This record gives sequence, C-alpha cells and structure tokens, in this order.
Amino acid sequence: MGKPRSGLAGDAGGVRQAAEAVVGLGANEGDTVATLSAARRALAELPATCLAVASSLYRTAPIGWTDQPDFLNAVCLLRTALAPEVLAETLFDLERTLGRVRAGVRNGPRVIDVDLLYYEGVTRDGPTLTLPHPRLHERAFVLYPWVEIMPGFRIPGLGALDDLRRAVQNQRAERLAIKW
Ligand code: PH2
Ligand code: MG
Ligand code: MG
Repeated sequence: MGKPRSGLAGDAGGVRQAAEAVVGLGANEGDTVATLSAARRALAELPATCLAVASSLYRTAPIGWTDQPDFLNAVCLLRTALAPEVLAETLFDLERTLGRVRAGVRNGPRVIDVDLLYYEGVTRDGPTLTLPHPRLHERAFVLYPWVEIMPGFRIPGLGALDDLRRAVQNQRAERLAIKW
C-alpha cells in the first residue's frame, strides 16, 4: 500500500523536515518594485514555509529577447516543508495572483516571473518542472543575487556559484540600494 500523500516534503516516519529552496524573481513591466515586494511578502506567507533571506534587487540587461526594458531581479532562499511540485504549482498561482498573463513572446516582458531554481539537491526532468532550473548557470540575473545570499554555495552537478557567476560577468547586472 502506498503512503498517503501529504504534499509535504521529507515526510519520513511522520517527521517533516524543511528543505532549502531557491526562488528567482523578475519583473520588467508595470510598477516593478511594488510587484516584487508583493511577491516577497507572499513568499513569506506561504504555508509550511519561511522566507530565510532575500537578496538585494538588481537591475539587469534582458537576456534572450533583448528588445525590451531592463529587468529588476532578486533571489530568495526559502525553508519549506512543501514538496517540490507543490511549491512550483504554488509559485505559478502566485504569478497569476500578481497579474501575470501568459501571452506574447517567449522570454518577453512580464509583470512578474517567479521561478523555482533549486530545491535541496533534488533533480527533476518533467513536462512542468525541471530542477535545477535548466538555464540558471547561463544567467547573470540569477547568479549575481544568488551568490549575494549564499556565498560559497555549490550547486550539485553545476559547481560553485562564484565560478558560474564569473563565467557570465559580460552580462550587465547592477545591485540597487532600494528597500523592497
Ligand atoms: N527572464 C527571462 C528572460 N530574460 N532577462 C533578465 N534580465 N531577467 C529576467 O528575469 C529574464 C530575462 C525569462 O524568464
Ligand atoms: Mg524565468
Ligand atoms: Mg518563469
């Protein structure tokens, strides 16, 4: 008989342990600082989750589709008892709540993007969830804020954040002294 599904992570012997999860935030349409602040507050209020650290905001050059405004980006470290798929679905719902409409060009402008980048060494390669995020190592807008809050961290299979960041230092990413 299978174990009952709780939707929680680390459900071993009834003891639920929190996992470290890293979430990337981005926005380049509308009142970006207000939307990112709302996203951050919402992360802090997710069930069975605490927001451990939030990075500074970074103004970053658009990657992928370059003919659009600069983004503001940040990264947050969560400790969560939500399972990876449940967390990913919850983040998807949060984007909708904050006004994200999925239309237009891939990698194009958006009011909010909330991506699950990493979940406690878990790997997934499914239709709706890939962990770690498949493009994180190519992106200064992820690596600059991430290394700020987790210096010395090594992503299993990818290497040290510092080394990954050095490899993308040709991409513009400027730390901002804005409270958010
Ligand atoms: N998100 C993308 C594509 N390109 N560029 C920057 N600077 N910041 C982003 O958040 C971003 C991007 C797709 O999610
Ligand atoms: Mg994204
Ligand atoms: Mg996304």
